[in-house]
Amino acid sequence: MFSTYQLLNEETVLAYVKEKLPELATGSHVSVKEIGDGNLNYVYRIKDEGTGQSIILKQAGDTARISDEFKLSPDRNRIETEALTLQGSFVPDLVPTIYFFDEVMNCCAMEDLGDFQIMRQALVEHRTFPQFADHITTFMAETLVRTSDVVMPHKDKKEQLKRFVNPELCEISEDLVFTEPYYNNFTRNEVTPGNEAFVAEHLYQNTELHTHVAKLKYTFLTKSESLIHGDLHTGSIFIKEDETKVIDPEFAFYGPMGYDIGNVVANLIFAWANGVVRKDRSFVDWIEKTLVEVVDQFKEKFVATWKNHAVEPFAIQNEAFTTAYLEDVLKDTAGMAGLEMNRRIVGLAKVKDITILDGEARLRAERLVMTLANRFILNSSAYQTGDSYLKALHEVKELQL
Ligand code: SR1
Ligand code: MG
Repeated sequence: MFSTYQLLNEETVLAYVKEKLPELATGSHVSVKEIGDGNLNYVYRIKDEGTGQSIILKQAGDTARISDEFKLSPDRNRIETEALTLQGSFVPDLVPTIYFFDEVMNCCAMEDLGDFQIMRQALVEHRTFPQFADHITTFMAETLVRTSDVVMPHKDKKEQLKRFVNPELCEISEDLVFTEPYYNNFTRNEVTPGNEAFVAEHLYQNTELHTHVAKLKYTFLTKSESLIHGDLHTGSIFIKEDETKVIDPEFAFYGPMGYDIGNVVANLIFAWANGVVRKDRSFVDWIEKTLVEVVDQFKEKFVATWKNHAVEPFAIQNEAFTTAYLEDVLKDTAGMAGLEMNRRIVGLAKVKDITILDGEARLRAERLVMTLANRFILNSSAYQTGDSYLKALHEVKELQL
């Protein structure tokens, strides 16, 4: 019945599971609920109400869920499955377990993380997670360094790179992150009324900024450094008190490490801006501490992972090369963080941390984010430590914007 591709729905999913995963649908009362809230795919929770056991089934359509305007290869589900499997071989505790993949139906079944919460929502509620920095820096150091030429035999890395060529999802980022926030060339941007002049001056007419953005875009296009997650925002992270799981690597491809790290930095800063304008001092303090830890712990773990696994002779023997390489990664990180920050303010894919705010609070949060973003983009080599980010946050918080 499911030998050719069709988009599933709540009615047909049960028949699909009975055919493909009969061991999961033996009970007399199996429920199906579509629970996806992302921009691209359909996500079903299939639960045996008798035993309480459940799985998640994720299917890719040939357009984006949020808009038919985005025509996308459903092959992204294979990329997601293979990326999660590979990441799971490095950090099994930090990703969901994959149970099954169907290349015809472009869907995969995975562990249900029902007792976790999407991190963005948790941050909007000003919840804090003391172990987050430790978990996410382990994820990034392990997955980024171990898929790079530092650790992989170069021919093996080239073979792996071929499996993760992801042109359509990359194009979404090339347009939404690297181009439209500065040119509005598809007229898809949505600028909050009240911030039009600020956006025109700081983003649309800022030719000095455009030069730096163009360089970062070409870094994204050409720097096939590591298998990156490609969309590592707080909506791609499931979290609870003492556990973190990174999900949704459908944008994965061989790109610059700094894109992933920059996304984590940027998304912490959205939560920070929310905390600042809502005047929640203890939440802001926690975000600032976490941001510092993310940068500094990443640096430590990057060096440790490099030392433990390097096979490239220069990486083993020349310590100055390790230092120079890490400096470049951190420079990319700051620039990419700035790009993610600007695009989530003016582009079509916004973030709840900001959209949930009203009136003057939202305008100010947006200006805080864009001001910091431009500093990171224009002066990216200055952000080599957690403290350098903290200093920028403290300075910008005091500005009359
Ligand atoms: C059309 S997709 C819009 C955004 O959602 C994804 O999560 C990516 O961040 C993408 O840019
Ligand atoms: Mg996603």
